Amino acid sequence: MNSSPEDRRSARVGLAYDERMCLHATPDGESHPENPERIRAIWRKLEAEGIPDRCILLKIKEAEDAIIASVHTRNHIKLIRNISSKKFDSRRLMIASKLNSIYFNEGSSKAAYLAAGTVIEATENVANGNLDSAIAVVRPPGHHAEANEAMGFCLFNNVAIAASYLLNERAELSMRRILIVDWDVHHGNGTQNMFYSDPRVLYFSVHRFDFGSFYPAGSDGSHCMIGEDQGVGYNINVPWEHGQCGDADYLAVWDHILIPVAEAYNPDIILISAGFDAAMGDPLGGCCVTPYGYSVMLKRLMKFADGKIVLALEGGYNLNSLANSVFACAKTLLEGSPIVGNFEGRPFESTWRVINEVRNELKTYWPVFSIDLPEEILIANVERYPIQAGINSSSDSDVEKDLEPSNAINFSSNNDVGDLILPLSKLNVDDGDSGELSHLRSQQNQPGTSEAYENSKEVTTETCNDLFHWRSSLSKVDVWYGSYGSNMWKPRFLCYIEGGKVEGMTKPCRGALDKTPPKDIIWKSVPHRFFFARSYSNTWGHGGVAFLNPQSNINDKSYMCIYRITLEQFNDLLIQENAATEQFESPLVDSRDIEFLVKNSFMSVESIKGGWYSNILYLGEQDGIPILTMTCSLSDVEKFKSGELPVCAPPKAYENTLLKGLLEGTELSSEEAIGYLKDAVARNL
Ligand code: Q9C
Ligand code: ZN
Repeated sequence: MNSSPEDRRSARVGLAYDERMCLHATPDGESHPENPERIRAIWRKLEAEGIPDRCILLKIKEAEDAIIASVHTRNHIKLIRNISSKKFDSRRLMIASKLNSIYFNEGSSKAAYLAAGTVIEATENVANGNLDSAIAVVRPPGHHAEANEAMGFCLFNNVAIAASYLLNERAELSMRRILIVDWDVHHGNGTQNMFYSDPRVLYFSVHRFDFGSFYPAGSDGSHCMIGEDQGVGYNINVPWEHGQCGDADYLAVWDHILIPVAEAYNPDIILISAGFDAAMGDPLGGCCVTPYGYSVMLKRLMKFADGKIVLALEGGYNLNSLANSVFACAKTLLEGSPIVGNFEGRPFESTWRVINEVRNELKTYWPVFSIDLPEEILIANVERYPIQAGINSSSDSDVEKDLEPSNAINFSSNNDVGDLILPLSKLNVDDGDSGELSHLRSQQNQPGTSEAYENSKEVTTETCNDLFHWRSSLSKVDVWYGSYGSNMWKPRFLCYIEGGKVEGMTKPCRGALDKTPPKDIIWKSVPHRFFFARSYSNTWGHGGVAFLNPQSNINDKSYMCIYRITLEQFNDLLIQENAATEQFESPLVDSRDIEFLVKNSFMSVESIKGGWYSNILYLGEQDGIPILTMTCSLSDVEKFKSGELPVCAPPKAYENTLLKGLLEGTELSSEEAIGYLKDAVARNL
């Protein structure tokens, strides 16, 4: 296995970069984390370190439509091809506004085709043996892109296209089993979906999940998503419960999930969706993987597939961390051993929980997972607690913030862990690389400053509870959610619980984490003015959407369908209603807020202030349970009155949905229901 220094130097590593991928940028020059400086910073660093001279520079070419079409729809390809020839930025702006976290400019098409083409080129040359391995420094990234939708800064799914190209167009290269390792901090929803029933591609992703609230949010990134049909068992998600995961957490997952599976799967080639947004200092990821960590993760994969590995850049938004991490990976591929460094700390308690859950879920498909992890490991490694991040300092923001280095919370209260760690090393099947982990183990034996530990433990154990258990506590509290808009129609309301969409909606909903249907449904009327305002919504297109004046008036009467759901579900509803994709680490409305609401009748939810429905309204109670709804702020009402914000009639699809709701629910005749809606449009506020 060990190669001489001469051999190492001769590793043929492909490297691809092209300035034209910088053409994709925000149209207005507004700052954005996914910007051209990312790949420029990487290239500058690699050049400064003399890496390009040691690599084989690859031809950069645009992907062909016929190849892209193996994973994307015709319509999507057409959209990306034509997006940059649109005459006006306003056209592009309009299209992008309907997508989730996407911008377009006149350079987007070019960059997207080059990124996909470059990953194909790199992959092909590794597969055919021209290269040992390769790094594609590309943008825009790819792993969020779905067959028919750009999202999450991604236009074409570069890695999926390359994988599909090998399988379907280059069968003679005999790449029959492709392992995709997605270590970007976000879940690669697009890639997962494209190969969900395909056993020829084993998709492995480790990502922040935060119980379904971290981008791209929802249940796709859950460990329960294990593939379907022929592909069952060939989709592996390792969902972190929170941020701040670092080298020790990732390496534990490598040890106990990825490496054993890779041994069993025996891939012919490995494609890495190499985002570096789990790196320490990344403004979106909030994790703390070091360049050394990436280097070891990579090295440990190099013993598979004859070393055939392609790294394709995905995310990574701190320019320094990004450049240093890519450099570490390049050095590792070139030299065949990890860069110099060592580990700090050990895995979180939650990491062991997640590892166990994943292994348990998949053990019928991967027999190596049937071996229980020794109890001792679990006990010995329960030490670290994540630092609480308030909702406004949540990591997936575009604002850079200083992250506490991981060692700030690496304490060892138990100086005897050395004995208990032993079984972990026994479990580590990979003898060749065990030296790397021995750093980790020796670190664990160092006592931390006990004073710092005591202080911090006090804070953290307490905050841990509201951080991670709010869902379970709010799942025990019932509220009535009062709907006066399209949610009066039950099938539409259920989209917010179960996910999906109904007729007339442009986009599916994510759904709540708890998909239990409402326990009861009742109709009521309330003394509040119901009106239509705003001129466009993501869900319904052009036209007004319904609001309720938060101020009551006995002369007003609005119909309302109230659903008995849990406070947890209400929080998920609120997030979706405000089109917020950000994770929320604490609930937006909790039991204490309800006390406040009962006293004050409405309450603005600070963290979604920008949302149209960020004002929670208390409308009395039913069977001793509070009735809550959401509407606009009082200040918006003033703006609707003054004309600063538009008041306007609903779009047809939306009006029809309201009508269906009213007819199914109340004693209104269809004339009365139509009259009721017409009235709401005609009356001034
Ligand atoms: N306020 C990649 O790393 N965040 N994509 C949206 C909404 C989108 C990340 C937050 C993050 C996309 C490739
Ligand atoms: Zn990412």
